[in-house]
Amino acid sequence: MTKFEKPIYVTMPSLAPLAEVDEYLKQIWASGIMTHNGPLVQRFEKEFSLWSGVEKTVAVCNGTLAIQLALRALKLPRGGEILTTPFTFIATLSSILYEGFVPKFVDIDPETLNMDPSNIEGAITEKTVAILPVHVFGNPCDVEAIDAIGRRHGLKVVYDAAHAVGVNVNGRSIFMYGDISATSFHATKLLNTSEGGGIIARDSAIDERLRELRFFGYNAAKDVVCIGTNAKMTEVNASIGLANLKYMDAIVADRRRKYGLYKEILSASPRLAFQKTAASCNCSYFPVIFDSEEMLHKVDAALKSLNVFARRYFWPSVNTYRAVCPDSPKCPLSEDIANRILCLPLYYTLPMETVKAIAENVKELVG
Ligand code: T4K
Repeated sequence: MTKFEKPIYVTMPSLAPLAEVDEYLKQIWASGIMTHNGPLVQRFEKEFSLWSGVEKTVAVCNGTLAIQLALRALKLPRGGEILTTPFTFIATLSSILYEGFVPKFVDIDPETLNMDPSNIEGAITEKTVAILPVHVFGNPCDVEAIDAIGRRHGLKVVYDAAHAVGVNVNGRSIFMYGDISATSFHATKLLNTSEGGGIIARDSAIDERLRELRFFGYNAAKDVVCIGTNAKMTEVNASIGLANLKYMDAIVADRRRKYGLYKEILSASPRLAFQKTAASCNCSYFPVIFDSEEMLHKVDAALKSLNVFARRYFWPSVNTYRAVCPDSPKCPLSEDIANRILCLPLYYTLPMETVKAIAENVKELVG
């Protein structure tokens, strides 16, 4: 078993060389413009859109507000039900609740780990106003099926695409599905601006409303046209994003190689299962599913003693958070997977030989 000298965490931010960020920072220092939709935010929006293959992106201060603003921009009736997945980060659920909607959980496909489209229609009631699925770990949902259900029932579809930067489906950006996609540029994400988020709307009127919502409700003429908030991205965050964006193709390719190596070493272990991913998954995380929670605890504890800090994303299943959804029924598939899943370290600066050694440790531990 390999013990590592320094701790290895589940992730580390991908960071462009400091000198490249500095070039952008110098522009801020020269102009004094630090925020309020400055030139670097506008440039980041353009370059991110170009790289992603979408027309426009609204840059915001984090992925959570990206979801909240998306829900607001659609002018959905408050108190309405939003169908969502229980297998996600708490931000998906809290955004729904914070905006005054009632979450209703649709259990997952235990193989793809995404909301199971075949469970959606049975959950729709006269109170349903939207569907909010998550592309879990960058693995695209069955967007064709979900969008078709949305159209059939007159429901808005908002994708929580926090993990889905760089994913294409049927030759186009994943962000082109649904009414709106909300992504995250948090430090732990494939593309990071330190903190940050992006919103991509299919309809240009919604894009306009999102820009008003993030800036206190002001329109371009500086008239207050709605109840907005402050969700602006700063010029410093945009600088980091612009510098990092240049490395995105290399980062995604690197993730795929490391994901492939983990899979190659671990796939023969009968006590492990893996997320069933589409070819277009961005491989941003490497989750392993153990055959029991006991085995997960055993491996997690042993890895910690070897200085490897894996993470239980997403545990527990969010429907079990009693403080925020006290009356939610059980979601057996999500709860079961959440109890048995562990994400192994995966990031750009993690050497291939370390990936190999961690995988071999895990293989030996599961037996
Ligand atoms: N929807 C979904 C499906 C999401 O997963 C998320 C966020 C959102 C919406 C909301 O997006 P944001 O509002 O966050 O933009 C992370 C992130 O805070 C969060 O962005 C992410 N998902 C969630 C799954 O995980 P933790 O609990 O992993 O953070 P932490 O501090 O334990 O970091 C993990 C490891 O990363 C550390 O061991 C070391 C490393 N790290 C972390 C940070 C923050 C660094 O090296 N540098 C850093 O600055 O939360």
